[in-house]
Amino acid sequence: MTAMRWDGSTFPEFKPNCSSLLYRHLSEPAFEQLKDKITGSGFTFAQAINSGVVNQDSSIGIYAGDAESYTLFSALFDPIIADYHGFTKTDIHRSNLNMKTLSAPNPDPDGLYILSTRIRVGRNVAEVPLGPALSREQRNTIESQVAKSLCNLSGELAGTYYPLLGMDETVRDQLVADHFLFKAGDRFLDAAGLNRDWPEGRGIFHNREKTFLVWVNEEDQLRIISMQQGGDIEAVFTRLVTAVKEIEKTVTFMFDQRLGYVTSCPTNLGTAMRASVHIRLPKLAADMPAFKNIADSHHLQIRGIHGEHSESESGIFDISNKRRLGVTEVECVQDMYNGVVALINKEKEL
Ligand code: ADP
Ligand code: DAR
Repeated sequence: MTAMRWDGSTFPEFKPNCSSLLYRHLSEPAFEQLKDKITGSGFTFAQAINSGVVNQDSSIGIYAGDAESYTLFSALFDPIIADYHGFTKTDIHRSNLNMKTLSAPNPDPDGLYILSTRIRVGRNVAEVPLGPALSREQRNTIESQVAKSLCNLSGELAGTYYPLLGMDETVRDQLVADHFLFKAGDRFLDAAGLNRDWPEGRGIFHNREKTFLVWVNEEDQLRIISMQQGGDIEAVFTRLVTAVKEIEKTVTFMFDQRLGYVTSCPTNLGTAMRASVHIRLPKLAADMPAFKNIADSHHLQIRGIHGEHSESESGIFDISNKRRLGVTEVECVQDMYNGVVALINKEKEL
């Protein structure tokens, strides 16, 4: 789909087939109320919605440039947050990282369905803007401070930071192909200002086994990832919780009492957690209405094997929790686990 041009001064034109939450919730009065507002870091309303205007196939279409965006542009963010998370203005974020309250024994001990498990959280550094409004200097300072903190980790979390700048293309391509590294050139992030100065200030940290990884300065300033082959969801969650608590000793994260961990995309607010499995479900793949019915009833998102905007391959899907705000971290993982058990049972039935 070709990107549209828009100068931000007039109510945006939306194509008839546009179904983004931006399209659904941006009224003319809200646009008139917000169009000239600018946050303290200089982030404008036009910048916030540009991605959803120029990419009419967006599912959401709006990004925050700083914590203030969520209050200054709340006339639009609040209905979008309510629509996506079912989270109202009076709700507040709840956290629960206590492993003991998760009941998720491996749902596929024989390895017939689940290829791999990955649980990640997004985090941003307190006291600086979010990615869409960061300056080049701020982004580079975040990279060096975060890389320094990560390189001080020990034990299973010990590893190496690899800047994208100067990384051999074949090494980068392989990391992306193996699902370890983010893709480059995402047009949604591009239109949100998240790819400025690329690849400077971006990189990936990982341990030798690539079971603990951190993306630096992609969509969020940190994506803290725990992943491994198979369906031992409890082991993946335990490693992630340990890592987050260790990093938090040296990096102060941007946090809001109501919205939880603050992220550039509103779909990641709250826990900022996606818990996913790559799972082979060939029979359900042939019965997508049944597949979608189970996914919807368990608040699951069905994606392709290369994450967002990708296709499934040979009956393998990326299945993850949809809700991230108004639920705790344990509930995110429990959502995914309960849904995966239901999907495996249905696959066996078919
Ligand atoms: P996020 O999922 O963190 O929001 P993206 O969708 O941009 O970020 O990319 C996720 C990356 O992680 C993709 O490369 C995807 O293939 C990979 N991935 C997601 N879930 C799993 C999983 N369970 N096992 C292996 N790789 C995974
Ligand atoms: N691609 C953008 C954002 C959707 C949510 N995914 C994120 N944040 N990676 C869209 O509006 O479709």
